[in-house]
Amino acid sequence: MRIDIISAQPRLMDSPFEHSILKRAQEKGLVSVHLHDLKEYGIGKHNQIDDYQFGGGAGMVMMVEPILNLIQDLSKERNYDEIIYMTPDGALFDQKTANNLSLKENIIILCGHYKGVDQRLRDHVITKEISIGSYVLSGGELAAAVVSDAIIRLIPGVLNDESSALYDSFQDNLLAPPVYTRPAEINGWKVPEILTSGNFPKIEAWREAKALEITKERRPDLLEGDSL
Ligand code: 6GU
Repeated sequence: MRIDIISAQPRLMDSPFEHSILKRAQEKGLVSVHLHDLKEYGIGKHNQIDDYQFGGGAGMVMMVEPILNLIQDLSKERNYDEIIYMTPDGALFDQKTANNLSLKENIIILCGHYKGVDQRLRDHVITKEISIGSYVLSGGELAAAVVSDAIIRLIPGVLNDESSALYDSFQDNLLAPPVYTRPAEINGWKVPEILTSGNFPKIEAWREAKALEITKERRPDLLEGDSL
């Protein structure tokens, strides 16, 4: 899989891709992430990428031309399955969307800034608009890193224990059950006895019951939602 991320502040995303699982996924050749500096496609001697909005009002709008030229250059090299725009007024990102996107070959992620991009890009170029939650960030960069992480870890071979992504919170509309490791007792705090019993069918049943209990308590909305 290939992810091209377009941003006016691409260095904001250096670190998330340079460590741990996302770094290893790239080293293994399972994904390549390319950060593009929109200012390199800016217009005129000041490399302008934004301008005042028609009709007046505070805040700059990202111009069509730099973004369109960059996307057209990328599209000469390969076909893109999705051109995603990160914006607080997009559709709420969830595990189902992450699962779908992890199956794509090439995607572009465009990070919004200021007042966002000229609506004509959204009407004619963007294929999907994503928000990561009901709050406003300074720009789409951190959100793009979040979405990329959620996608990349689902690509087969990225996680060491390949089955483990299947047991994540949300994969079956349930939150994950609690987990414990050694020692079996510390400060008088004991691990639930069932987990050290060796009775695996009973352990599985306990985990399912706990997952359901926790989901009912914290996220009852998940139990009513569409399944993945
Ligand atoms: Cl994708 N961008 C910005 N700027 N704020 C957000 C967001 C995205 N998702 C939630 N808040």
